[in-house]
Amino acid sequence: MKWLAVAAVLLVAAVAEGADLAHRQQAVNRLLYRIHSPILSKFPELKQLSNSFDPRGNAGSCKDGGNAVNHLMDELDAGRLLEQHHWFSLFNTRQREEALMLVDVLLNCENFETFVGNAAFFRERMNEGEFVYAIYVAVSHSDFMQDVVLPPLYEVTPHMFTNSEVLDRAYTAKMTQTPGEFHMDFTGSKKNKEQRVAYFGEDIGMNSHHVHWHMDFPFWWHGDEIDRKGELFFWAHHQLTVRFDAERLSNYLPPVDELYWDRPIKEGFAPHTNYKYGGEFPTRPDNKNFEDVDGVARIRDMKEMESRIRDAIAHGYVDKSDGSHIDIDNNHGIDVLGAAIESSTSSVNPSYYGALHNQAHRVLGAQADPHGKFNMPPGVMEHFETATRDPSFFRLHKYMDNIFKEHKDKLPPYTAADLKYDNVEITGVDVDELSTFFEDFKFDLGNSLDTADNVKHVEVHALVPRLNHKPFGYNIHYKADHAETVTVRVYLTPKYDNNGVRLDMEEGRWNSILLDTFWVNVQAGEHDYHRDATQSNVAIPDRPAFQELIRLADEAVASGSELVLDHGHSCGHPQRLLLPKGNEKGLECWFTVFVTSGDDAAHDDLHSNDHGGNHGYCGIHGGQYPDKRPMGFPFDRRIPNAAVLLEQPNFHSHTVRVYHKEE
Ligand SMILES: [Cu+2]
Repeated sequence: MKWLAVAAVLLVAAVAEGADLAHRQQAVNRLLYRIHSPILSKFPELKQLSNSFDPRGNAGSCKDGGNAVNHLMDELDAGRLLEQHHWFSLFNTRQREEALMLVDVLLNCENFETFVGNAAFFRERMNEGEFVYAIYVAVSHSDFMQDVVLPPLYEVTPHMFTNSEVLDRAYTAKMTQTPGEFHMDFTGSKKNKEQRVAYFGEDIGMNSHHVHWHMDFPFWWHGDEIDRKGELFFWAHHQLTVRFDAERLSNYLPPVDELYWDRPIKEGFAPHTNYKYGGEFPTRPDNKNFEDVDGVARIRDMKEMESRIRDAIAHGYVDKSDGSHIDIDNNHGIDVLGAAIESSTSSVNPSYYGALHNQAHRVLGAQADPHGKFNMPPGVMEHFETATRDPSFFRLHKYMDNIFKEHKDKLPPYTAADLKYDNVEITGVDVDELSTFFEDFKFDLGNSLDTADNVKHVEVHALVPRLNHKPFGYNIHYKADHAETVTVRVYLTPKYDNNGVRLDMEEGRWNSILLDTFWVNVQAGEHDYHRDATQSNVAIPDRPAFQELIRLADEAVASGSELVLDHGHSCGHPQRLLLPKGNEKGLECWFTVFVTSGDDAAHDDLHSNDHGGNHGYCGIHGGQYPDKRPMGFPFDRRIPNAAVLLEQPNFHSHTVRVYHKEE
């Protein structure tokens, strides 16, 4: 009797302990490990849990009383769920519904034990793609999983991030039990000019930023309202297109032209990528004319959505479904338009404004087989992981960006009073040498291979070239009247176009790259403030490798020590790509520092708390976007008279050059 009581106490302790970070991290690692194979018997507890956990029986531990879990179980019991070993696309309505059923189950779990029980159970019974998506979204949004670090997606589902040539060699390595590292080339050949910037569209860090952005701000989101989600949709994608154009500039390419529904899609794309299950990603030849896509949209529907949105911009208001109007000729308008164009569940009238962005992704993705004659799986445009590989991604986003600009450029320019901040004069800014280079990066392909308990493990890695920059920082010299918290925004703006024509501020402002936004306490008198590129609030460092996360969590669990991980956020532009690639002569850019009052801060701790250091493009989880001013301020409005900005002592801009050095 006494023994039993002791055992019970121990069990309770273990369960309570189960909530510590080491255990939660370990569980997430193991759930995602070798995702295309059943849970390996080297994880006996998890395997056991996947067999013994009773989702319906644990409905009492669900916040919704078990509605979500009973719904998913009904679908499972009726055999309606998508099979395993099948491709998954979030844009496929039924597949998304299934993935979201699991998200719903996981986000309704009252505690970690129920979360992991359900996860283990459904891992073995649901489609792997749906499962991975659900785990990533649920961990990103679940209160008790916030400190868990999600393994890099390129190591969980390598097929979505690397070429079929590399994976073929990995399969051979496994079959012959010969470890290997395989060099990944970017898609295409030198005959294709777009090849020069493929390093950007195919950068695995940028791809994972893009996926995570869409996981943090899902278009289907039904939970608590996310602050300025529509505006962030505009801003994050605007910055991607602007950055891509800057990369093109240093590679002697013109900026991306927008997409036109009634003209051929100029660039084709051969992805050289395979689904793990489902065959090859379809290839699209050059100069393909748009065709209606069966079951998705007709091209004239797309034009209709565009014209309704352009009408709203011209009118200065959008029509709600009840017939009333919302004025958009104000700071909030971009948020309304962003939601309508994507469209997200925040759209004020989806049946009228449609879903221009989401439908366009599907229409573009299906152009190789628009009528399903060849039973091709979805194209690269139909996955956030792979979309930016296709040059048409940037054409599409330039097209939408131009619609957003049409709205922004209709608003009145900022006045001197809007821009003024008397307290601080910037007397100079010293910027370290800016220089980029390519390096090789190694990542693990182990998860791409099938495995079983009796098959020996073989180390297989991909080696991928990627852009990086030399560490740099800058010194801001300032004179302040009195001590105060101030808002600082730092931009980099290319100075010339690809023909060498110098752009004035009005012509160039929309090409501005946000390098950082931060808050500091200035002191009265003359001082310097040093800022390092690594502190940037738009960029995040490399994610810890999957193997490293496994090692850290396993060691912490085994030794009973506390697991400390400080890589909270997966959304964020890669730190390596903070600067666009330079060139031999040095890509000339304006380096702009703009200081305004600390009143622009939406939180009062921003000078001491960077809230994860990724808020520039990704906001603050569960909170307000930190900068109250419109995203892109002060370059988001027309500047008919540059002097209005240049005369402000709190505005400073000077020329810098970004060099590129090959080893
Ligand atoms: Cu996107």
